Amino acid sequence: MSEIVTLQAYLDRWAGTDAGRKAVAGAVRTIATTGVGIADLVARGPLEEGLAKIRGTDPNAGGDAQKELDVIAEERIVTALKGTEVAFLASEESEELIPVNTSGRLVVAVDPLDGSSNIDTNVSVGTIYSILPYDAAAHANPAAAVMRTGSHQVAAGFLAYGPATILVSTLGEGTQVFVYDRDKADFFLARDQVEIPAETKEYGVNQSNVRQWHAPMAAYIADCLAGKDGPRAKDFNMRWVGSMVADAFRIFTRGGVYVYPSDKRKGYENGRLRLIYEANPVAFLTEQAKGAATDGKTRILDIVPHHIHQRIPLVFGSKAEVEKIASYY
Ligand code: AHM
Ligand code: MG
Repeated sequence: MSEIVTLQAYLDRWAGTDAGRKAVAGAVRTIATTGVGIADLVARGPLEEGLAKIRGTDPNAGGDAQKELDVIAEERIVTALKGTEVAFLASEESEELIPVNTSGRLVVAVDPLDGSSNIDTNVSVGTIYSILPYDAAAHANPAAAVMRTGSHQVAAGFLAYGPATILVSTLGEGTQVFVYDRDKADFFLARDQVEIPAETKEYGVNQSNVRQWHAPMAAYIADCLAGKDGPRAKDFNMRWVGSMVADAFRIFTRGGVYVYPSDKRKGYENGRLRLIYEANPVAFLTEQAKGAATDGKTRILDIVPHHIHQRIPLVFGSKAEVEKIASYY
């Protein structure tokens, strides 16, 4: 039987005596533990009144309606991270960086609750995080630490609150899956070194937007839909949960591609997902699992951000299929 490894043991082994790594391990452990509390709340579903209620009239920093659970999740993460070496937090729910522990050596970017439109439908939602180094002496300001290409991430991951509460994590040495065991009240390593199959016959896209797409995306999906007799010479299946964490976990499990392109709608000129706290962490996890992630043609981890909340078209998953999509652009 393979060795039973808790998240803590895995992180401790990775960190060793290195102070920088210990700080990262502490942040990951804290986000994971906070996620368990969020999962408990999500599991209460309609018993926990008002989690999906829209808060106020102002959209969040990313331009979306803010739900109660979005805000609760953010508050819990900020509070929990105070005990870590995280100096500042960039969050989908807050316009400006949030000071956490300003003497810290890390900055974290989060989508506290991905899949907000699924909160009241008993469908998986999750939390996405990206961890970057922060050096008060070297960075002109805390935002400068966040406004760097995703290739600077030291760790990234997401939690998905579904039938199982899972953590998909990378520390830059492959991608691991941990599962929370409710009886033992701990996360256990379920898959070390995840590998996304390079080839796939499954794509995920919000197909209701087909009339809004630009020519390359429309052509790619049309060729998939043409099936065996079309230019791709194979039948494709389609899956779309509408919570990126759930769609991503499926891809980490059996391959596939996730596509959220730019389209002609106002506000979707750069797609829907946010670069810093959605695309970058997922791209890091994907590459560490031997997949690929682009904005259609350019590698996500090479894109220099110009705004904390900027959107980016996102394609990730099975490498050969991501490359195929790039050939349409
Ligand atoms: P959110 O962070 O506000 O929930 O937005 C991101 C979500 C992704 O989880 C999901 O893949 C996508 O938006 C769904 O978009 P759409 O509702 O347009 O299909
Ligand atoms: Mg969100």
